[in-house]
Amino acid sequence: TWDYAPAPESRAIANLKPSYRMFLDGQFVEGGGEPLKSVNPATEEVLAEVSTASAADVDRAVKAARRAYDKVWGRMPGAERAKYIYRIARMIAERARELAVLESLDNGKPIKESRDVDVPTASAHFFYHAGWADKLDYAGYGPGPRPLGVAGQVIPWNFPLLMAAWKIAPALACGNTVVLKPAETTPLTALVLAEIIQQAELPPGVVNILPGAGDVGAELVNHPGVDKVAFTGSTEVGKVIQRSLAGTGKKLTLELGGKAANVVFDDAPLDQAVEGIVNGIFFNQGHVCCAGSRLLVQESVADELLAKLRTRVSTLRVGDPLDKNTDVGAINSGEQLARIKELVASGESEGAERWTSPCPVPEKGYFFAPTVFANVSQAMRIAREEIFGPVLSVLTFRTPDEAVAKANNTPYGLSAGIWTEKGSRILWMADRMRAGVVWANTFNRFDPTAPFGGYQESGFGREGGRAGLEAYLDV
Ligand code: TXE
Repeated sequence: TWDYAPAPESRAIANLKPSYRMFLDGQFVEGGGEPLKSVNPATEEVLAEVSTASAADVDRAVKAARRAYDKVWGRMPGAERAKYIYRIARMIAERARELAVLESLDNGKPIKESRDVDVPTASAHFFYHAGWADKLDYAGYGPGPRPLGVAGQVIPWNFPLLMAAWKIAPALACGNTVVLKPAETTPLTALVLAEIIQQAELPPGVVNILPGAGDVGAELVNHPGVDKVAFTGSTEVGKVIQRSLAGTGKKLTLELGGKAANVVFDDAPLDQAVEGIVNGIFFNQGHVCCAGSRLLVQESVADELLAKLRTRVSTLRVGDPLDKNTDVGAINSGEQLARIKELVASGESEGAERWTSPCPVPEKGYFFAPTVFANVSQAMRIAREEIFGPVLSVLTFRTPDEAVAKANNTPYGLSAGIWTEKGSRILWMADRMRAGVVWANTFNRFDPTAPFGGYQESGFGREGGRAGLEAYLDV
């Protein structure tokens, strides 16, 4: 173990301020809620104090969004809206370095991921959706698809800026206005996005960003002035929201948890598969709803693959998120770390074989060494429950039918992976696996043109692509 301190210049690059205010009706204002402290999970130090919304603030924000919708945004020609959205896309790209460092400070993810994935993909989402704004009539919906009105959006802490982009960009492209609540542990980059939105001169009220905890989220989704709710987060809260919206007529999309199977056949290029398995579960510390958290490997190559995997995982560097050579950063919060430890303990007590990377791990901060469980059976909690951490559960299969049965033995259905040389087998498997996304010989590939979303308890609705527009339009 060792201790480290983040380079002092990182705070300057991130343009970190001691306090942040919420964004309501075009202005940064103090919220009526109890301020929250955003913590750097790698050092456990407070980064900034952030103002939070009261119920009255939520009401003001929804009313501001309604005014902006009725008077300006809902009536603006798509080509005009596109100009604003393109501007946001460019401004994110211009401030990429600042946003990447701030994201790594606030979330704990490695800088190479925030720099190469989160920030560029966030910008790409605005570029992509700007392109739709003036083409909705041509999207195959017939003439005159209409926006829904005010969208209430609640997002999690695993991709704070990117999730804000996934939510805001399609809503704006289709002519809706937005009230968004970022997660309580990661509000900072969403508030810089608010600054960008203000500087891009979007009319006041078109986008409002209100930090706060779950009570603010509940206040927002249940506000009678909200026409559409979009939620990404735990399956548990998704179900609460679905129940509370029943009978209200509000439109709802949910993007919830997952327990994806990453299926490796004996003809797969094993070294390539190892890279895909590592990316599948250790990317973003495993805080990924579509993480490949269950490895299903064909029995005849299981020992060989597991040996290769352990060798590769041993080389992953865990530690300072701001070090460009770090592969696995900090767990986002003490609560999440406790959740991971609890599930890992259950795996041990239920008899799975635990292997943990011998890599050094910092003493201070919320860190967890990459862990692989072998001899996992389907009944174990680590095979059924979302761990949302750098922990892989390995199961085996003999036949393709057994692989499909095991892959589908979950209440979730967000994503899956297949590794094989046989193209026909890819199609056969993809057809049978109940998952909204199936990757073949790759994993965790995201693109704004590809619709993303789940089946079953992973939720419903799609984000991205043409299908994603449907969540924000009445036809
Ligand atoms: O989620 P919550 P938590 C899973 C993952 C993780 C577990 C718990 O397994 O270990 O959920 O994480 C807001 N009405 N995922 O507790 O509580 C909350 O403030 C409205 C998977 O962080 O669902 C935050 O903004 N909103 C997931 C957001 O919901 C409410 C990503 C998510 O927090 C609310 C995150 C309420 N009643 C966790 N209660 C994924 N699909 O990627 C809370 N919130």
